[in-house]
Amino acid sequence: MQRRDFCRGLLALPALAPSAFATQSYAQRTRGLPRLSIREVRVMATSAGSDYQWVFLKVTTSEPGLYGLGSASNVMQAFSVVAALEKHFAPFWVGKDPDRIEDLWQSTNVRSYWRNGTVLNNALSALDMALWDIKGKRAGMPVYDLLGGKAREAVPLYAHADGRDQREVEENVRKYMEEGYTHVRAQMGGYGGGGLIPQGQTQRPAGRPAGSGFDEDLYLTTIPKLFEYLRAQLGSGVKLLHDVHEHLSPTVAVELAKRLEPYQMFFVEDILPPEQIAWFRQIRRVCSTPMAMGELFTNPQEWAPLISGRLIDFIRCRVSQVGGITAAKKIADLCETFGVRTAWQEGGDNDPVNQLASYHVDMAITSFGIQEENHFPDFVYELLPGTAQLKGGYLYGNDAPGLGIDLNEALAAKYPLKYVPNAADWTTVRRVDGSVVKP
Ligand code: GCO
Ligand code: MG
Repeated sequence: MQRRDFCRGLLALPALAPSAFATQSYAQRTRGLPRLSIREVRVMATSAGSDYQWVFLKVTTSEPGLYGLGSASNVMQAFSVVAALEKHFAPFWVGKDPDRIEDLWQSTNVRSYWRNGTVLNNALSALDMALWDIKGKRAGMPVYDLLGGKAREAVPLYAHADGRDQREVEENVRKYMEEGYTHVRAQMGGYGGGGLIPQGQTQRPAGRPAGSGFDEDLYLTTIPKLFEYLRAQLGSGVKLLHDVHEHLSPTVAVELAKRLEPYQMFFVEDILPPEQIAWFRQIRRVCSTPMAMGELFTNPQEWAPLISGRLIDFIRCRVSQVGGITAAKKIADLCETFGVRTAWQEGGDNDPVNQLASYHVDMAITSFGIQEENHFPDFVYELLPGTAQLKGGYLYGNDAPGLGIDLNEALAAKYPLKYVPNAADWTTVRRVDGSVVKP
């Protein structure tokens, strides 16, 4: 065909009929309702009939029946989060346009002036999740669709196996493998376990508080032996992980990473505390053990240099500690550029709303690596209908619009938040001489 004929052919095409989707006005799309505004912001805190310290935020809008749910749970400072939400943030948010997620996120963040703190980030995260929930409900789409659509069918999880000795750890890893888990984190006696010397087995200075003493050199010997044993028993198929939970001083952390290299770790978690992240460069120099970091991160200046410097392999922040879905998606996109993967944190104290917020991000991103497993008793499925399901090592949300979860408020009211006096005691680990270890 001559070029001229081709052009003539084009001109003969009928003009494209404008589709209703492209031409409907805002008023038509919203059935004549005026622009939305936030009507009420309510905090609902509950123990969920257990020792949970869950704080939820319900954001209701000017459209009857349209609301969103967010998680602000912080097991260590639950009552501070409640006060911050009720006294400082709710009055600022009421009357605002819930469609403007980014603007509300930024204006809330700077409104605190001092930022990147845990309580502020919990509040920001709860608002952010609730606004994405609202947007999804209005669009009739699950949040992952608003983020770009499904990039996988479900979310692979890693499980957490513990045991008093090598044999028991092995048994518990096997149990998870039988359930279908391909990734299992192995600990021996809790965080720091393997390095804890029981009371009475060492000479202690007078006045040292009671309890076991952490010895990092002991840990440095015990943990590589545990993984040598597990590899010998389980073969190379299962993907093994370990959480150091920051207990080590930097030079010992570097040495541990090196000693674990032969055991083909999927990753080692939080080998350094946030204050010592510059030492990741040292770890990179001596070995290829993959590093996962970020459970305690709250500030972009903590994760950005590690990701852009390719100094870690997995970022594992808690979504409700960094600013919710908006923040997590930005972190995930940064990771994609630098070849780092995600592994959002989901400790046992976490709640189903935060779990689903993580799930929706996971479903839509390319930089996804793995997500930590967290499971709930049956009662929680009654309390929070729509809570994600775990099956064969995968997390399944539902395709309902928004986050796909609701809170049974009447039931939650029966189980208000309670003060658990010793809830944070486990974080204070001491060396034999009585000094405090980073938890
Ligand atoms: C993990 C974590 C948790 C945290 C806990 C803090 O699962 O990786 O380290 O167990 O310690 O969530 O509240
Ligand atoms: Mg951890």
